[in-house]
Amino acid sequence: MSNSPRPVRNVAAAVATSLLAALAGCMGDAPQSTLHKNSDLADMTWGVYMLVTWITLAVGVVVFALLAYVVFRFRDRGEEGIPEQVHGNTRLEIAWTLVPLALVVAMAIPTVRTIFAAAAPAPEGAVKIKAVGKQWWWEFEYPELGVTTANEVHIPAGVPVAFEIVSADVIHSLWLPQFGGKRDAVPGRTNHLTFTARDTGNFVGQCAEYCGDSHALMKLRLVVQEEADFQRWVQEQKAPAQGDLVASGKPGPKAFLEGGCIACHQVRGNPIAAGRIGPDLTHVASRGTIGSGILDNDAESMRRWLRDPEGVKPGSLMKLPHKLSEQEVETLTQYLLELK
Ligand code: HEC
Ligand SMILES: [Cu+2]
Repeated sequence: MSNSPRPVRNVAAAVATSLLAALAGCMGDAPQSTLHKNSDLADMTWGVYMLVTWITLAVGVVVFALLAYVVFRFRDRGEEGIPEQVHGNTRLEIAWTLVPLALVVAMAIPTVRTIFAAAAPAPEGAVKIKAVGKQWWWEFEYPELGVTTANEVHIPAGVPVAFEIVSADVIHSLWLPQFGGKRDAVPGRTNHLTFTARDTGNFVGQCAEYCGDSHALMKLRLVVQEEADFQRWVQEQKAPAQGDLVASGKPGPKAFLEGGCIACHQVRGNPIAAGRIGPDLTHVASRGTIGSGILDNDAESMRRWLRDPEGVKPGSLMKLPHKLSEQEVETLTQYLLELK
């Protein structure tokens, strides 16, 4: 190889790199791959994807075969003068207009049908979820179930869910790769996304529209549950936070008040903690992650987050009125982890 001329080596390197990149796409452990489809909508999208892939592959094979034929058949054989010139061929021209037209129509029909199906109004019995994109986290509200949560959206398997997607500030995009396409969250507009999930499990998502400093850290979790488990989750989320939070005089709620947390966070059951700027913390300990999917929800992450939100998440809009003392961090961590 080392003796090969330079262009050959360059081509070999390019081919090897592309092959590696292509193979990496086939890896099993790719939680954000759209190829691991898990909803009716993802199946429809897959159908369109495969149709387009096969048609374009066939077109590519035919075009390159013709090209190879022409290059070989009409190569320079050292003859004198210019070759015979040909002009115009009505049959050929009609064919190469009609065939591509037919192919484009064949791809357009299922594509348009899928686009409309994805944005269809909520079917009867669907679970309605309002998804609000905020810098840099997601709020999920279930208006008919009386539940508000953040960054971790639970849905039942086998039941249609209808997302209403809005934004509180700039343009975001809700993307659950294994369930359906990206859907923008545009200020002043409501977009819809409807699908029925198949298998239960934990899935990841990501904001897919650049929205500022911590865009890349604006992740989310989707938990698909059996219907009964989902109903149990709804009951738990609906309940107010545990304990008597106002009159208790306990150090946790007191630190939550004195730390200024109540200005931005809601803890239902504690009437003075009614802020709506940050995530609802009524059941924060029941969620798998904090900081919109970037830290596991445990004591160590909670301490890290409270010590320096902007250190964890650049630009974070959790602006604390004062830097918390280690004592406050500890008290608040214990308190927050009790909010199951
Ligand atoms: C100025 C408003 C504001 C104040 C004050 C504030 N927060 Fe926050 N908080 C936020 C915002 C906004 C987020 C979301 C940050 C993100 O993920 O980008 C957040 C996120 C959190 C989270 C992670 C929640 C989750 O589910 O991801 C916790 C826990 C939290 N705050 C606790 C507190 C505590 C405790 C205090 C008081 C010491 C406090 N916050 C004060 C705005 C605030
Ligand atoms: Cu975003």
